[in-house]
Amino acid sequence: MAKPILIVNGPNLNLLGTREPQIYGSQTLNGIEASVKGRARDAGMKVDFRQSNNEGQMIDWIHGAREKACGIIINAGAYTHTSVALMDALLTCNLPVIEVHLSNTHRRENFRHESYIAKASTGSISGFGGFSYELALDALIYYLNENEIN
Ligand code: CA2
Repeated sequence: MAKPILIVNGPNLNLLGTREPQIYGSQTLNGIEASVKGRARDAGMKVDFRQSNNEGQMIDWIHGAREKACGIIINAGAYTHTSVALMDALLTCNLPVIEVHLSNTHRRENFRHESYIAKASTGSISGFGGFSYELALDALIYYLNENEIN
């Protein structure tokens, strides 16, 4: 079997489902994890799904993925718009990276329009709530197959 796909979730995403459902949907992060793992299983893939409120922890997981994962899906939360360090970590890992967001960040405040993660990503998906993660998984699996990466 191929190496697992690492899914990294950033700050405050552990609180998903508790407020602002009009922006982020009503699914919890555990619910998203269950759906994405089910979809991965159907495709014969494994997912390593993680969340941290700590930028350094996220960087360590990305470094670890160089050996342990076949690709990365990342919702860096608010670090998306601020973190050169996460961008650098993703650029060094030499893996396909899909940026994912629950909300369509381009329809929101100006400060959410900049993404350092996008500068290190193969592609991005945003605006479909928890379903964005399933779309991101499909996109990554498509990319891995097209490029014969495993
Ligand atoms: O739309 C996304 O996925 C975001 O990455 C979510 C971040 C936001 O800062 C980005 O601009 C876009 C916010 C995550 C916090 O999520 C919560 C959701 C519900 C309740 C509390 C926090």
